[in-house]
Formats: sequence, C-alpha cells, structure tokens
Amino acid sequence: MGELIAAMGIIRKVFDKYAGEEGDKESLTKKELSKLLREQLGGNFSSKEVDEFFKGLNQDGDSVISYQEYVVFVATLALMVG
Ligand SMILES: [Ca+2]
Repeated sequence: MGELIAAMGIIRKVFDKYAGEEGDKESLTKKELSKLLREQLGGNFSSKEVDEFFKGLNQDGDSVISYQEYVVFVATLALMVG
C-alpha cells in the first residue's frame, strides 16, 4: 500500500478517535476538537483560541466539525508545515 493511502488512513483514524468520545461519532464537538488540538498539535490552546479554530473550521455553521471540515483543516495544516 502506498504511503499516501496509509497516511489518509491515519488521518481518518485520528478523527474517529476524537469524534467517538461524545455525541455523534461522525463529527467533532468543540470539546473533542479542543482535545484533538491539544494532543495532536501539542501546546496549550486557550478557550478563545479553540473558539477561533472551531469557528474557522465550521464552514456550514452548525454546532459540530464534520469529517469534511476536518479534512480541510488537515490540508491547511499540511500547507503550513510543508
Ligand atoms: Ca460543521
């Protein structure tokens, strides 16, 4: 299996890990997003910063981050890191 396919599997696995903690398993609540940011990106995020991330990622304006919205976030990170 190609590395890129493997990487995409990991991206999905990370989403599932946090999305499965509370409520709908197909989306991230703000609390789940906060934990993901803290554990996956390291460092401390203030609740204001988490709010800003949430707002920026929540393209459809509902109360959760969908997998699609999360993928946009991962792609944005990849551009920043790369
Ligand atoms: Ca959303």
